[in-house]
Amino acid sequence: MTTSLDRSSASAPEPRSDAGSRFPVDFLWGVATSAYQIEGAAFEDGRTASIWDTFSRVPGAVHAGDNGDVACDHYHRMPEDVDLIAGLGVDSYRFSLSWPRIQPGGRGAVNQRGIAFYDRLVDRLLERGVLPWVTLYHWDLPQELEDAGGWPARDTAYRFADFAEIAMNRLGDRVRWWTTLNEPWCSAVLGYDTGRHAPGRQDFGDSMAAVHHLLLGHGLATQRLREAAPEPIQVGITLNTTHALPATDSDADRAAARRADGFGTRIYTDPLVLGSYPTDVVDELSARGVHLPVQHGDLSVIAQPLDFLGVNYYTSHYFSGTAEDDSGVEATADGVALTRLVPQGYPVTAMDWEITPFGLTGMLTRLGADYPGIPLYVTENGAAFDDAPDQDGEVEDADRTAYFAEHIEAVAAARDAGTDVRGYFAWSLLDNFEWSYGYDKRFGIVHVDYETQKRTVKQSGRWFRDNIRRSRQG
Ligand code: IFM
Repeated sequence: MTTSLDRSSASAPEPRSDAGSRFPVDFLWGVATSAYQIEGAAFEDGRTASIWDTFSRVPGAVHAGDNGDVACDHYHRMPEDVDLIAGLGVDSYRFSLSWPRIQPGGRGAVNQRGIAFYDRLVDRLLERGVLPWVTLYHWDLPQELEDAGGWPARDTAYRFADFAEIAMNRLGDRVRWWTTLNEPWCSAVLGYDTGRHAPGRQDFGDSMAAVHHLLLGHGLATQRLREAAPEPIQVGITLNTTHALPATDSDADRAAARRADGFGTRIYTDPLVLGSYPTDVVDELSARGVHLPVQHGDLSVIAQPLDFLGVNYYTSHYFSGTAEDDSGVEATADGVALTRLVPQGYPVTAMDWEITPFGLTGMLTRLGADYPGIPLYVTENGAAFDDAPDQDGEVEDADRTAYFAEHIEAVAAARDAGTDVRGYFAWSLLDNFEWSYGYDKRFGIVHVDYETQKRTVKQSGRWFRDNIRRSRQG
């Protein structure tokens, strides 16, 4: 394993920011990954198929036919990867548990060999002084649960609560930070409406049922985590809230942005925090003949007190409410009728996502204002760029470094405005399996050579480490 940490910043000038020094010493700095994106060992030690194992084998579903069979081989390289994490000087490592590794098929007995991996991971992190931050669900639903109906089926929420209890029983003596779901919008909309993610279904009504059952699963799991916890814990959820802005000041565009905000943000945050679905969203759904499958008592289960809200932020979106014209702007396929995304001409990342750091300030301050009293953590932020080691073996990803500097500055600005943001996790520790983009898009602050599995800390990783040091100096 190469860690270019020690060869340090001497070679190339690195973008500087004093952003780090604008954070208190107890601000939590971390790096994040998820199980399917890095672990590999897809069928080892009793793990069974997840929906991503199945979906990635559907011709055309994933770029170049890639899958997570090997990924970053983290399952076998975990000890060295934890050393890498510790070398970055972070406080915390946010990772997810593979449900089909721990509970094959999604129900019934625990797979001891599978859960033992997370035991070892947690122990190793603690030995190296890194706080484990567990996400229970980062999209790898056991295939057998999908075969039984997936998230549109109510039973999946109860199975998820059982899984949460298993995880708590085994890891709760050492893990204090628990996130139930990562980005339920992606699971529901990309998984069951647009079909761009596993399981690849395309039914708007099903996707809205999935929204409700994911939220119900969150509420049930939160209850079970708290009941089973042997020590005080912090439980929350991570959302990729949509930072929706109107393309112009016209009434139509403002309405489109409001609608996108309803379906991208408030349909999650309102039930989670306020205990009700937003009426404008419910009205629009019923006008389209869709009804959220809410049963008596569900909303109070969903609205469990949150110890924190995780916010994943990558870009902002500008919406237009006018019908498609000949401007070449594509209609969105996000289940929100009559809404178009309008690019603004900002520089873009390799994902074609516009770089809009001000939107992170906007999103955080808005969430802080609309849902006061809940500490916020940026649980993911980062960028894909086409980078590769140079002739000296270094990855000088100045564009990613600048992205981090600007976005960390944007978090500082939200804090200056009085928003209670307590932590920031870079996405991602490693280049990894970027879902339907396969290995084509690299988000890591550590480069992975997939042929050799060699890790090389990029310039952005060194900058991130230095930024944390600056923040510790107060
Ligand atoms: O890689 C993903 C991650 O799994 C969830 N949030 C967005 C990242 C970048 O697309």
